[in-house]
Amino acid sequence: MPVARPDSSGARIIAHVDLDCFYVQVEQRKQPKLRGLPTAVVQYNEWKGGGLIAVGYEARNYGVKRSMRGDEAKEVCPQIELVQVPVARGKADLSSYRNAGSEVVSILARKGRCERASIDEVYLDLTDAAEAMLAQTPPESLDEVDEEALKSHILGLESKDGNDSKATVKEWLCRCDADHRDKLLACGVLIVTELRMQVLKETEFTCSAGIAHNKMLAKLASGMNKPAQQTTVPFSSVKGLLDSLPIKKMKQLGGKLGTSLQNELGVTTVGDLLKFSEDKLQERYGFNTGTWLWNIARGISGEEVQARLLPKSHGSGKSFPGPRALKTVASVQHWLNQLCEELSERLCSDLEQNKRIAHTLTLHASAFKSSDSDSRKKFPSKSCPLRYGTAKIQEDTFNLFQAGLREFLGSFGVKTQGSHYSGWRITALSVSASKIVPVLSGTCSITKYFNGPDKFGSTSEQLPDNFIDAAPLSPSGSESYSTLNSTELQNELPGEQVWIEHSMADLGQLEMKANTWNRLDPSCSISKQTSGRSMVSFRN
Ligand code: DCP
Repeated sequence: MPVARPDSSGARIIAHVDLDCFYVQVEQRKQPKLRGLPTAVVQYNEWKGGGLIAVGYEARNYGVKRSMRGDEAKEVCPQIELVQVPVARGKADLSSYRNAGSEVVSILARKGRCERASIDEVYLDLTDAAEAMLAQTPPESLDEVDEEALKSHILGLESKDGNDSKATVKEWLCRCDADHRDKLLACGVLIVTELRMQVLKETEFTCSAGIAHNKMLAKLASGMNKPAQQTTVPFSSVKGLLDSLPIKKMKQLGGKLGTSLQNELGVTTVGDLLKFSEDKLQERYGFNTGTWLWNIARGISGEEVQARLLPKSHGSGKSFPGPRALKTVASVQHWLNQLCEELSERLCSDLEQNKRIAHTLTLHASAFKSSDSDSRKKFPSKSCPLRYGTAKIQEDTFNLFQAGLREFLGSFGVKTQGSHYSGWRITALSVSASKIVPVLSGTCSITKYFNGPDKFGSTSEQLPDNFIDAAPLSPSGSESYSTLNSTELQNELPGEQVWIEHSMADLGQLEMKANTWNRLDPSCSISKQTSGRSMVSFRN
């Protein structure tokens, strides 16, 4: 449900940066011979050449689209290079993409508050950097403006007679008589240009950006001119932009709310919303949504850029469509074990790099009863306290699955234990870890945390009492990129050993923690090493 937030009083400078054809760029960096060639990345599923998940711009010129399968893409572009997404444990392994996205985030975060919005998208609040530039080296004081900045698109700016667009952009950027908002925006244009050039230099990736006074407008602008370009929305151009923007293109209006606005109020563009009073919109859609709609019609959005470089949760999932649906407990357990292994690795990495622990383990699944495949009954998502160590996560996840399956079958009146009844099919499995918090410095709280999960023991008989119904499955069902995944920081280390860098002063505390861990989980130990490093290892 959209929530209206008041716009902040001063002008803000917000950028939305989006990497171009991201997975393709990552694969082209791995294999430079693919650069400049029509290229696409295909899913791990070879049916009809695999589904395309990323299409390079050269391939787009031939009419290749993401909705196609590899075979169709070859029909429209016979020379297309199809690269399969990397695979690990029998499923897509996205870690190289997460890592690549993190390289970019670490560069962008140098200039302002940074929110990683997806695997390849970042919001930046550049207000302070723009204010500082305006105070110290305002664009009007510059003799030369970077060529790349002059390629910027300024919405609503038209070339004057005889002036080429670069000259027009330069004039706009360097106006002495511009108001404060536009001057700040001009600084934003220069800062984002510099950041994009730095990203290219350090990572070889191109990205596109939108620069505006709020997140909503920055996001709309970043997709307007791709690849490797940037678009700015001056305040004076907001009305023109929204007047012609189809309602369904607006974030949060692509679904039912947008359809309702179209069908019930006859709204086709965001600008059409201006015809309705705030009271009328509130009466029809409720107080919050009504105000939010009234605001977006005017380009108003107070949503803050959250300082968030790390994920709120980690997840690993896989779908089993059509004939691949799982129908035995053994096959479910096999796949759950694979997913848990990946999750456990990511949790270790998060603990190692970011000193964070997750508290809640959740299992989501999609299922149907074989004699009732049209049923809309959902497999209930289940959660329990998370215990560290791959084997424990695997055991708890399997118990969550069994509890969910019993409940799912019970909803059809099937009373038998899931393992003795074969009339079910599983079409997707996903396991996630959430409620991630920093390890508190007080050993007491660490002890409490590591004691907590063991209180309910590890037997399957006791576990179900601790289950709680979990929040619904994220749209992607397996990998949610609303936040950064910590795999980006993972080092290549032998086995499952994880190194924790810390000062000598921390060692005593870590040893205490190790003792606690050892007591509770023999698969996990920390030992003091030389040169101020401790090693945490999780053995299965
Ligand atoms: N992705 C995916 N499945 C989808 C959509 C996207 O796996 N259905 C992956 C592949 C993309 C990456 O996410 O490279 C980023 O998605 P974008 O929608 O940002 O698209 P691209 O970056 O590929 O292209 P563009 O330049 O249009 O942003």
